Amino acid sequence: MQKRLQSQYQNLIYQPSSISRQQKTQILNYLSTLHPIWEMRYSKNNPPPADQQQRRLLRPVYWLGNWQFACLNYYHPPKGIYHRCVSAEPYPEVLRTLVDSIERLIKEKFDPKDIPRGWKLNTCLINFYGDQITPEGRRVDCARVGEHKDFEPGPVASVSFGDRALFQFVESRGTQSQSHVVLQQWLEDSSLQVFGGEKFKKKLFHRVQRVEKKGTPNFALNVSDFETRRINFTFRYVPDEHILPFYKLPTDNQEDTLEYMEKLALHSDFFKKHLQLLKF
Ligand SMILES: O=C(O)CCC(=O)C(=O)O
Repeated sequence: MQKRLQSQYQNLIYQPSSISRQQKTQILNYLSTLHPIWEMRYSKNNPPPADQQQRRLLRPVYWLGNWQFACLNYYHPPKGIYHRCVSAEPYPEVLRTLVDSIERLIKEKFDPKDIPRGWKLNTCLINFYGDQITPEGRRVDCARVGEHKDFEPGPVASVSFGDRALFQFVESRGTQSQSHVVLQQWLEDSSLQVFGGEKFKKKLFHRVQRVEKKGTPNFALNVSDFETRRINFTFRYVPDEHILPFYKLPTDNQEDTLEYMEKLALHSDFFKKHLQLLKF
């Protein structure tokens, strides 16, 4: 039997019912104003390596603070720090307040040596988990994330809504099925998880193995051909100097991400304005 994550682990926090009903309502209302997009993993100027194929991500996403387009390869220090993080919309007030309190909690509970200088949770990835609905009306459950590390420096905080997800820290052994599960935790509706430090952030990989189909979350979201049963926010840190407005990206990177910027601009004044800056 796997051990359950406990708060006695250093640099690991799990708090069920961490988000109040009022905060949850405000956050879900805000979410209903967003138009998440589906991204492709690769692009014209960043084609798949020989052993990979072009593919769509398993789920729609939305980023706040800065957008790490998949085809720009995500933020990955020490080498992959430039031209990967594109300025994006700021947090709405309800998330700003929540993030301020999470930052305080982390500074209180975490070992200071695991909090980099200047660290703040200025980046948020919103993941939508659920069933894809095919043109023939078939449901395809794609509510999972393969093992990976988050390379942004310092602690990462994760807030979940909807059906619970089986989150695992694993030691990678080549293929996903061979990996050894070190710790696992069901991430429940309105929970907060934070992890950082040598073991949980740097050494171990993490993954979402599956999302239960228990509740009827009935989220009002602008995601077509998809039924969302879980939403997860992961808050991370990217140094400000590595975040660029779209118009300052190299032209190859602009070319690869223009169609996403145009899609986002359809529903966002922020992205509209940032596209217009290109013309000046
Ligand atoms: O959905 C989750 O709980 C984790 C998401 C995750 O691993 C990620 O966004 O990097």
